[in-house]
Amino acid sequence: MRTFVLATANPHKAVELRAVLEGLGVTVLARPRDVAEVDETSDTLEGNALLKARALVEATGVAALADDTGLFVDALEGRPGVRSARYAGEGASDADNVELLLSELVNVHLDERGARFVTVIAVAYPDGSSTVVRGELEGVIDHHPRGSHGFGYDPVFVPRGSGGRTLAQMDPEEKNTISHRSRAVRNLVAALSNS
Ligand code: ITT
Repeated sequence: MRTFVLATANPHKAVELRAVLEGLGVTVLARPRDVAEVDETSDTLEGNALLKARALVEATGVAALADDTGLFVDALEGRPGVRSARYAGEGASDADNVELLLSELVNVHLDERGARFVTVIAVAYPDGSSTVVRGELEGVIDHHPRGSHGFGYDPVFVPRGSGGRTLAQMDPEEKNTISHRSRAVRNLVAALSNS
């Protein structure tokens, strides 16, 4: 049995990661409240996931799992990408970020609104080694937010093959079967069982 401490300070991400990891037999510890957040100074998802995981393994001595996620929109040359959390500025809310994204795409036809969520998961171990995996979900950005589940950009992201529903119109179990984050977790489990 593996035990990982979660680096995320985002409660929505923690709930999703816990559901998928525990379903795969991994024991999950919550991030201790007294550990400071790290600045995400890298310009790649991989770099930021490793920064977060390494800071936490140093603070706790327990193998630490961090994910970094970005939404990459074709018509915006990949923005918001690695800056997805701070797209509308430091401390921006999910609603602020979604509003800015929709305003940037206001004249873009649905055929040209392709996008993908990318999650990179890094696990850092006390011996200094690490494992890094990724998971992706293809879709399009809708013109208006729809649905009340999920978080972040879920209300405007329509996954390919979802029958036109946004991620926020899916219940958590359905999102967890297809999401970028759950795909990355499955890739992690595969990588760990090969190691
Ligand atoms: P931690 O760094 O503490 O883990 P964070 O909220 O900064 O939390 P990310 O940098 O990974 O997390 O997230 C980047 C942005 O993408 C942020 O605005 C999230 O709301 C959004 N996001 C992440 N996962 C998402 C998902 O599954 N669905 C919709 N939006 C998501």
